[in-house]
Amino acid sequence: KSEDKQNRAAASLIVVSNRLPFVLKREEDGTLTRKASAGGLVTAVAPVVVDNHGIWVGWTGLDDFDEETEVIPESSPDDKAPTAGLRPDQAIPLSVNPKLFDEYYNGCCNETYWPLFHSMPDRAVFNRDHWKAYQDVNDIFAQKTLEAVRSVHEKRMAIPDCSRPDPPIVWIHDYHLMLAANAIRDGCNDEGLQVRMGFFLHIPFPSFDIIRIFPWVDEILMGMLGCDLVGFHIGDYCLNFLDCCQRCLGCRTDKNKMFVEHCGRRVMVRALPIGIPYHKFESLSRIAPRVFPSDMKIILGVDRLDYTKGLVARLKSLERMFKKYPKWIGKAIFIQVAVPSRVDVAEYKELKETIDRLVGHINGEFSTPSWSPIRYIFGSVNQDQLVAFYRDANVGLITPLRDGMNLVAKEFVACQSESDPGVLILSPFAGAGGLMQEALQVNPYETDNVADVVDRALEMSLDERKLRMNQLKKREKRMDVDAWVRSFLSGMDSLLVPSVRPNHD
Ligand code: GDG
Repeated sequence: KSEDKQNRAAASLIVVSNRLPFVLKREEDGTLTRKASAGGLVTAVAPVVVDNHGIWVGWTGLDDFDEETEVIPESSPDDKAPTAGLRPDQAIPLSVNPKLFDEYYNGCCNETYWPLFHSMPDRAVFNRDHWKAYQDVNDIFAQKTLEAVRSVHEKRMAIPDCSRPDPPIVWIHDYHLMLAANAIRDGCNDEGLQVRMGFFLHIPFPSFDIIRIFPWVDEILMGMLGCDLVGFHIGDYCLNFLDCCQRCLGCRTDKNKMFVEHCGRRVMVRALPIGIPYHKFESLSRIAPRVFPSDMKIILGVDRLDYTKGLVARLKSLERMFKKYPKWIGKAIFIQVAVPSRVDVAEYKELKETIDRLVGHINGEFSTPSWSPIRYIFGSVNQDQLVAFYRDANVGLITPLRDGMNLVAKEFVACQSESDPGVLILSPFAGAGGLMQEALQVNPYETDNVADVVDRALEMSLDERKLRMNQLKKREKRMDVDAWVRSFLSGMDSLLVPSVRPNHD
């Protein structure tokens, strides 16, 4: 037992992501307090880091953060925040010069990778300075992560008779950090520190024809191959990655066993579809107060305001729907929550203006003295309201042009009642599209068809709604975010089995 306890204390998961799992607030007396960030990743992964005596490495969100400043954690011991219990030494904050950070984050991440990886290359900007900033910031992350690996090894050595044979796990997240792995690996090799490394990409991985447009594509692929396990949401992204490794780098790949061989190492590639904290959404939906009048049919959209989410096409489809099916005038409304996002990037400002105009145009066209077709919220709603929106909507209209997974579709499903559920309409271009097969599928580019499918959803019989939704609910309950974390970690554990261990001949 005591050996178990010691081993657990030496356990080690190091998570590396662009942002730490909390936001910092500067109080009037100059001290910094923290509040857990919203979102599935933090909800699922932070408790594992806490339980595991692990470490989280990330940027603080503050331009003027001084690494020596003390951060005061959540004060109440019974705080329900996922980061409550995360000791200050379990969060390694890093600071980056604001100009460098801007070129890395707004420049390379948001203006290059985001459009390119969503297969919209015309929107992508290729800039040498931004690429240089990306390399530099990834190196800063790598050095901080090395500090974390060192501290884990030191802790293990300080435990008498610590018999944990498994090297610590470094879990790197997302397109912000595709280059960090090799510098971490090299640093560990130099210092004789064992480590297992995994990478998870939260956005799509595009096809060879798209990714080859990026002038420094080989570096990106080699960066990801610095890990032992590379995870994507769905099989298609894995196959694209294998194909690109083979065609850009000439690596041997195996599409059955799903691995890439690179520099004498074998890198596992896995589809690990992310889930949501299903029980949390379901239980909140049971108690949230009603938000809409029950005699009105509600069609709901919830997205960050981003061009990949298909908001303009969606609005045009709704305009078509009200024109083609005037029976819904005065009887149905479309509610769109559009959360401000990347407001420093010019393209996002223009998109907001286009949407503002379109909403005004459609409302002007169809409104009556007591009803308007579109209710548009540019801002976020709190979690209780969001859950009530999901639960009370008759139709969830989720039509991204391209999306890694799309958690909104899953949250909508978790909040539906079993006795009188709504209908999910989903684009096949979201990762969730291929997995949530009982949803009504629509191609967001087919305006007329989207209009027809919305009408069909609003008219769907109770029996069909129940049949579809109850299957969807079952799957999301089983494949929730905890299951996702477990499958990633068990993938990392399978590296300990000699037959799949990366060989170094
Ligand atoms: C990336 C990938 C992938 C939205 N509005 C409000 C609010 N939200 C929350 C939702 C949901 C999250 O934001 C959005 O998640 P998505 O998955 O839809 O989209 P991205 O932000 O683009 O996420 C995506 C994901 O990573 C995970 O791997 O699925 O494909 O692009 O959780 O609930 N939350 C609150 N108020 C709002 O108004 N409280």
